[in-house]
This record gives sequence, C-alpha cells and structure tokens, in this order.
Amino acid sequence: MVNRLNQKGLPKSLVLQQLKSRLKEDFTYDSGRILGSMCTEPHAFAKQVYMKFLEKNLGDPGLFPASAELEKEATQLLGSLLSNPDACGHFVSGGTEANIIALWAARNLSREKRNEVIVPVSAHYSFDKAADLLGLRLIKVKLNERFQVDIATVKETITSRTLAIVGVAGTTDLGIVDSIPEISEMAMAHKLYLHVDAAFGGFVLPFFSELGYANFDFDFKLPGVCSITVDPHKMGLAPIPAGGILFRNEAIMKSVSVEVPYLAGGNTEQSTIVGTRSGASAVAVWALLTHFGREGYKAVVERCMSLTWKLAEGIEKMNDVSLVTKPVMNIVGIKSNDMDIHLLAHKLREKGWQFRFFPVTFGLRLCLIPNFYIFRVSSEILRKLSRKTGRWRLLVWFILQKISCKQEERSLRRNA
Ligand code: 0PR
Repeated sequence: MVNRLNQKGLPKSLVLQQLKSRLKEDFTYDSGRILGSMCTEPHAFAKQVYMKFLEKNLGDPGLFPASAELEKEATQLLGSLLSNPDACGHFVSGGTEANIIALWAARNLSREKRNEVIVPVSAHYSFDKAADLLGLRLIKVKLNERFQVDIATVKETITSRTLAIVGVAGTTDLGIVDSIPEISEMAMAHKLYLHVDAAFGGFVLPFFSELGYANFDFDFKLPGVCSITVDPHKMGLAPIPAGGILFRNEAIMKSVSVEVPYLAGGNTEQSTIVGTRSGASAVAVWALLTHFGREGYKAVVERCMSLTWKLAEGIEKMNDVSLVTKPVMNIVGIKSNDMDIHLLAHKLREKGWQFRFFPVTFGLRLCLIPNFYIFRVSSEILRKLSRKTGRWRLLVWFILQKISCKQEERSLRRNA
C-alpha cells in the first residue's frame, strides 16, 4: 500500500486512536519484557524537565545562551564524575555520534599520513561507521581469555600509521572493561590519541570503589585519555537523545570546531556533527545530575549490581546454562553447552521477551538496567512461559526467582 498525505487532516482524537493501535506492537519498559536493552525508562523528573524545555536548540546558542551554559555545566559535572571537572564536550544524539566525534578529533590532531585506529574486536559497531565516514582504517585486535583487549597484541599492532587507540569501559556484549591504564601508557609513549568508550560504563564504574567492588581506572585520571564517550541515555536515566562526548581540554575539542559566521552575533563555533540539537536533552541531563548527585547515582548502581550478583549466583547453580564470564558490571552473558541458546533466544522472542543474542560469545545478554518495572510484571508472565518452554524451564524459573524480586521492587520504588 502506498501512503499518501491526506488532502484534509484528521481530528487529533482520531490520530491518537490510530497511534494507540499502530504502536501496540512496540515493546514498553513497563511491560517488564525488555531484558536486554542498555536503555531504560527515563526518570520521571527528567521527562518532566525535557517536556518543559522542548523548544531549546543548542545549535543556536545566540537564541538559547542559558541552555548552552547549562550544557557546559552539565559536561563539567559529568567530567567531575570522570576525574576531570575541566572537561568540555557536548550532549549529542547518542554514543554513536560521540564515538564518531572522538575519532574525528583524533584524525584532525594526527600527524600526516596516519589513518589507522586500533580497536578491540569487542568495540561497538559505531567505530565501523566512524572509520567509514572519516576515511580511517580500523585495526581490530583480539581479546584475552577475560574478554579484554589483548594488550600484547595492541602493542605489536602500533605502527607509524597508527593515529589512535580505542579502549572500552563496558563492552556492548558483556560489560567488560579493557585495561585502560596499560593502553594509556602505550598511547603516551607513542603520542597517540586515546579514546575511551564508556557509553555504558561511565555511569557505573565511578562508584565501584566506594561500593567496595573491584576498582577500574578508565577515565581522565589516566593522563593518556583524550576523550570519553559517556551516555546519559543509558545508565544515566536521561531521555533519548543524550549521548555524551567529553574531551580532556578545549584544545582537543577545537580540533573539530567549525566557525558559524551568522549565528550568535557571528562569533560562534560548533563541534558537533549536527547543527540543530536538542537543548531539552542537555537541560534534562543537568537536572538529573543535580537532582541525583553522586549518592543518587551510586544507589542506582548498587541496586543494579546487587541484582547482577544474584543473577550470576543463580546461573552458576544451574545445570543447563552458565555464565559466559563473571560479570564486571550490570551486564550478564548467559551461554549453554548442551542447549541451543540461540534457539532459546528465538523462542523467547516469539513469546514476546526481548533478549539480545551475541553470535561472537554465543550468549544471551541481560542488562540489569535501572528500569524497575522489570521486576514487577515478570513473575506472572514467566510462570505461564515456564509451562510452555519445557526444557528451558530452568532458565525461565531462574529469571522468575531472581529478577522478579519483590523486595528489590519495593526498595527501587522507595528510592525512585
Ligand atoms: N558504545 C557502546 C559501548 C555501546 O554499547 C553503544 C550502544 C554505543 C557506543 C552506541 O550508542 P548509541 O546506540 O546511543 O548510539 N549499545 C547499545 C547496543 O548496541 C545500544 C542499544 C540500546 C541498542 C538500547 C538497543 C537498545 O534497545 O546494545
């Protein structure tokens, strides 16, 4: 069927009715069926702020200077979380744009003829897009037995063509953190740009040492780190779009600046890919950071991690399935030696459950995100599902037992 614009418009009520029915097939976070997403239901306060300031456009700081100032402040607040209150940067469409901007800066700052970027094979596919757009070549390095980038191979891979190295602090499939201190040393020694993709981990790892978990150095504390991707629309509970790109200093950011001669009195620069850009997102991030503070985000991470440990403990006790590896942050990979986990993912999908299947590790990914509805609706549906899925009952039982935890739900609601 070809869709054509109606000659006459329809009444709002009819349009809304159509939308209600047309969008029924979309998953919703409050259904509790989304178990493998890195995004979450945005925090209610962030939604309120976002709706209030929808018209703000950071592409025109002449019209919205106060919003631009709040964005600057929010990047500093986030920078302070990542050991550098002097950090600068922007809130952009997502981690993809942030990673593209980082490699853009690396390329512009690089010495002549350098066009190779070393990334772990676990790096997000946004780096493939970045390389394609920027005319760069990705050199993908294998992982060690702990699923971190293999440092010895990174070392061997550096040549006179290398311009940058990317380290990941929270891989997309398993939430693994590369050994960024070692990469930082290497980057310093070879005068290479180091970008850290902490799109997911940037809101998780800063609280680990205070919470008594294994500590990971990954941020601006390490002198070689030039930029960090950190996405408020993942673990930061902000509405989409809110990716974050932070630079160590302005000189690095300026390497991608373009002068805009006719906006804001003719004296402005832009260092983002897009021009018109959501100010509401940046304002909502500022509001969330200010409202939550360190303690607030720490509590979110603590809850997510305590669920993660429970899930991991439960899986370890099961016969049919096992952990791909011990979780580092609130991402759990589940594999099986004697059943087809891909088929399980497919079956669960058919039944309306959303997991991610990762072909490389041949595992399912669960993200224990701050979305507390997960714990509410799960039990009843899982009970039904458990009767139907036969041999996979154990996994389903496990999710029912461990994730649909009423106690957690109550505590999450109390703290929301
Ligand atoms: N860096 C890392 C480490 C990521 O995991 C992701 C996205 C990105 C960068 C890119 O971020 P944007 O998607 O914001 O551009 N990781 C998620 C993933 O691939 C994105 C996602 C989130 C996909 C929610 C689906 C979903 O429901 O799983």
